[in-house]
Amino acid sequence: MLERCAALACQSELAGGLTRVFLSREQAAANELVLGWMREAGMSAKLDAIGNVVGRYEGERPGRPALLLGSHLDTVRDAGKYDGMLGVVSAIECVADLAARGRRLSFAIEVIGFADEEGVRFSSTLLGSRAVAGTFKCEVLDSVDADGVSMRAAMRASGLDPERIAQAAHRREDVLAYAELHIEQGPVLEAEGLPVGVVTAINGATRFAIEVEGIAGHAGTVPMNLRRDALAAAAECVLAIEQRCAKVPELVGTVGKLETLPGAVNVIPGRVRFTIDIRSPRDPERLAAVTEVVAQMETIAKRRGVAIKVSKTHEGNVAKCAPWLQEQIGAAIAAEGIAVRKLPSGAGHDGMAMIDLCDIGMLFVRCKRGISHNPAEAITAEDAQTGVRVLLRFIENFRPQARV
Ligand code: HGY
Ligand code: MN
Ligand code: MN
Repeated sequence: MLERCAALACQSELAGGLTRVFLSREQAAANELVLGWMREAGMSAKLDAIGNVVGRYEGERPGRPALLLGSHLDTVRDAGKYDGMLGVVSAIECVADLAARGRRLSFAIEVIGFADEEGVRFSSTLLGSRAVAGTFKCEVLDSVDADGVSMRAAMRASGLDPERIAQAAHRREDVLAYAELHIEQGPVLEAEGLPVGVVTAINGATRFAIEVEGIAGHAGTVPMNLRRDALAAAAECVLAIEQRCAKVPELVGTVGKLETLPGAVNVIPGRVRFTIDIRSPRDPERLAAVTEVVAQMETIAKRRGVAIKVSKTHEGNVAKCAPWLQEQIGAAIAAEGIAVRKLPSGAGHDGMAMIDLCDIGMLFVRCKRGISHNPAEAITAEDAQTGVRVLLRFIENFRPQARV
């Protein structure tokens, strides 16, 4: 599994690092690797209409409703090699083990490598899982990437037909649940000496794209009191976001991307674009912070005589993991002789979209110092082994229940 994560990490647009975005050449190469591994494991495998990689392992009788497994195959920029990929290779490994033993279950298994969970290329997230859940919003097809290429055009260039995305949607009656193995991306399991944990919920998140429009000017001639400096205004906004979010435990606010135009040492910035990501395990606290931060940015812009455009690019409430799935994942952990630790996920996952289709469950695997979204992301072979054994035990003992 670790070798397969390393092989996927080679499919990258970033020399010496890992960046693999939606509908890229690198993603096409990674998809080919995963299709091959799925087929080797005894699955039928194909790309669905939005470019997810979907492998299917039939139950005792073909066409049975399926337990969906998997994670995402796209990455952030300069990423670690386990965020997403570990969940896909672990699920494939479980099916390979069942097939090697000729084991067929009362249900089918589908392993999905989602095409766009991180939302890096088109600043919209969960696109692959939304297509599977049947909640994909077609207007997002008009978003453009940094080169001005629309998602629609990028899909066509990848041999995908944007008009057929709806075909990726699964019917509720064909799905029993969605369960995802993922690295914790946080320090809790390591701090408590545990290799795995059960996720209780995925924190809610709101994302914005902000554009501040001031007046570009000569850095040497415009007096300070006459400037409409877009970057100074943006900087005041960034600090306001940090201060507001620091006030409330477990509320987090991040400005991850900021672009200054025209970007010359001797030009007062006329335009700045930046992103905002605000999250909390409690939706009312997140929504209150969002309202206040937007109002504060508008006050700052007015005082500084610059224009500000606030566009919401993503909003998802807390996605609760179904208690019956938490229970069954916990039982699989306990059966391995490991203490059962339940914990929330500060990171977002495809389960936030899949919850519109079926109940969701997640199994966390410890990662070194909780580091993620960073090339230093690391896990041990032992923990990968423990994670996949727990996942296999969960699958073999899986008892479908009515949706909560
Ligand atoms: O942003 C997140 O939490 C996830 O990695 N997409
Ligand atoms: Mn991630
Ligand atoms: Mn992830």
